Amino acid sequence: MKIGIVCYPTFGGSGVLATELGKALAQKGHMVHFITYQQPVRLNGFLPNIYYHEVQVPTYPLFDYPPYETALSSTMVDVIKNNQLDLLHVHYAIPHASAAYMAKQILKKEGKEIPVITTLHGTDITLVGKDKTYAPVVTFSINESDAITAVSENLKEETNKNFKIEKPIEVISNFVDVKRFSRKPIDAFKKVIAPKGERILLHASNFRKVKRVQDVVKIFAGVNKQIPSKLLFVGDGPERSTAENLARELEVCDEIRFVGKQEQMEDILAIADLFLLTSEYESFGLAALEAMAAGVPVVSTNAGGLGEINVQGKTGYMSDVGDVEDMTEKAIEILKNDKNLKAFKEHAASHAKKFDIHNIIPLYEKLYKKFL
Ligand code: GMT
Repeated sequence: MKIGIVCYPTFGGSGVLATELGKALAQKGHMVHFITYQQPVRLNGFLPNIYYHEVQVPTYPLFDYPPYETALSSTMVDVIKNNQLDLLHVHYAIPHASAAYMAKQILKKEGKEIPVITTLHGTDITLVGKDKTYAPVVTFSINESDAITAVSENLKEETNKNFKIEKPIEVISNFVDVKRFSRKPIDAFKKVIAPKGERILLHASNFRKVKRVQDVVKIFAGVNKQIPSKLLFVGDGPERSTAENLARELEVCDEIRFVGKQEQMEDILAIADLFLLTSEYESFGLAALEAMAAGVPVVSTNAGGLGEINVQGKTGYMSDVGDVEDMTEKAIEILKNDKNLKAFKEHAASHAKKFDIHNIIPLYEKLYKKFL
């Protein structure tokens, strides 16, 4: 098949998922055309069967806001026509679903039918999409898609609760390449982070408000009082300085490292003992699944779809949003001795296999085939 994939090229979960999907489809022999405004971060190196089309957004003094959506639709039309694409798969509704609708209409006038599949990822529905500034366009363009998928049961429910959706939403869960994340720790790297063999805790996100990174710092401060430990913060975003200031206040700054945005997550996860995800909402929590695939247990909130991946008392623990005390206790419970930690690590790694890429890609292929 010749498939167009539209996504955000950044470190966000939706872009990561879309890129990994495209790479896996290409490996299976499909021709995959990425249409984005930048090279997706996970699209590194040359891969046969993968094409990349950059959306150019010309500016003009009149534009306070350059019309990205218009440029995106036009690029979609161009790529679909010139590469005879069979379908367009857009990830994250805003503005990809409405841009795809426009492209579809333009092509229809020219006698070409292009099926559009929209995959909903989370904040396109729960945080941004339901805002009344966007809601009418989001509702319309989701309904105009030929197929709608959501990355978790929870997101499907949230979508049906917040929007009047006229079509069935298929849940195709997020996935992880288990093999890629089954890495041996690099001893030298581990020594740099935890020279005295301290436990290593990890948080990775875009540091937006919804992630509640201040809770991560509080949990770590509690754990560190009882268990010698270090905290790695991966990623960057608006709440980073809040986290840093709190770390200073709680006098744990020397035990924390902010390593910024990182591409080699598998090497970082390989040295970690515990992943913390304190979000107010996660439609799925791809970062937590990647941690589990690397054999890292997860202490998280029970928000959104996290309960669909984290198994209470097995792969980690879940607590109510903001219940820092409980999450601290649970983290200590996991880390308190090697035997316990080993059991949680094994459960995490084995549960992640359920979401292995090889189990999920055929579901997307089956969906695509319906439209050919
Ligand atoms: O978490 C973010 O803010 C990034 C966002 C995105 O779209 O890039 O992530 C969402 O999609 C991921 C991939 O499907 C999910 O794993 C995340 O849970 C979801 N984030 C939220 O729902 C907050």
